[in-house]
Parts: sequence; structure tokens; C-alpha cells
Amino acid sequence: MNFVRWILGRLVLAYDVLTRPKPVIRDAAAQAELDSKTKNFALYQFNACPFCVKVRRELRRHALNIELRDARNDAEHKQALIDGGGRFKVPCLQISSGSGEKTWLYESDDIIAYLKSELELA
Ligand SMILES: N[C@@H](CCC(=O)N[C@@H](CS)C(=O)NCC(=O)O)C(=O)O
Repeated sequence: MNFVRWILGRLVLAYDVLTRPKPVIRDAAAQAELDSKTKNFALYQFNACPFCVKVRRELRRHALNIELRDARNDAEHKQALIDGGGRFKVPCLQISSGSGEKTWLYESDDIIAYLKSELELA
């Protein structure tokens, strides 16, 4: 079963590499403004998880510079996700407020919808 999962993961990664969307290009000021907003986000994810790939493709498409945290191989990130979000499930977007409060958003479709709405993306 682990082997099948590993193969499927490689296929997902290969598909992603072969069909990767081109990032939108903005002028420097617009990109800098967006970067200042996205520094409050971090995406907890696994490399070969299809739902994480879906979110990462949207980040790439919209040129969103959001820190990726590997919750599979990095024990600290894994623990932070479990303690903060309450579940060991990815993808999960950590949203930090100006006051340091953290909110955790699960579900790939909800993460994509949130980012589009919050960052006013087309
Ligand atoms: N409906 C969820 C599915 C997420 C999901 O199933 N993630 C898997 C990885 S692909 C997971 O976190 N599994 C927990 C584990 O592997 O322990 C979404 O769209 O985000």
C-alpha cells in the first residue's frame, strides 16, 4: 500500500512539473504589496500530496510568495500543525494576524478561495 501511494505521489509530482502554470507577472510595486500581505501566511503541506499540489499550483499561478512548511519530514512543523491546527492533515494554511494570533485553515478548496478573496485575485 505504501508503495502504491509512493508511485501515485510520483505521478502527481510528474504531472505537476509537466503542466505547471506560468506565474502572473506584476509590476514591482504591486508584487511588493502582495508580498507584504502574504508574509503573514505559511502553508503546511506534503511534497507529494495531490491536494497540496493543487494549492501550490494556485500559489504559483498567482505568484504568491507563501512559505511552504513540510509537515511530513520536519518534526517541528508537524508538531506545530498538530498543536496549532488540531489535526495532522494537509494542506493547512496558517494565518498570522498583526497581533501574533494564529488561525489555521484546512481544506484545499477553502484555502484557495480564502486567498483569492483576501488578496483580491482574479
Ligand atoms: N479534502 C482535503 C483532503 C486532504 C487530505 O486528504 N490530505 C492527506 C494527504 S494527501 C492527509 O493530510 N492525510 C493525513 C496523513 O497522511 O496522515 C483537502 O482537499 O484538503
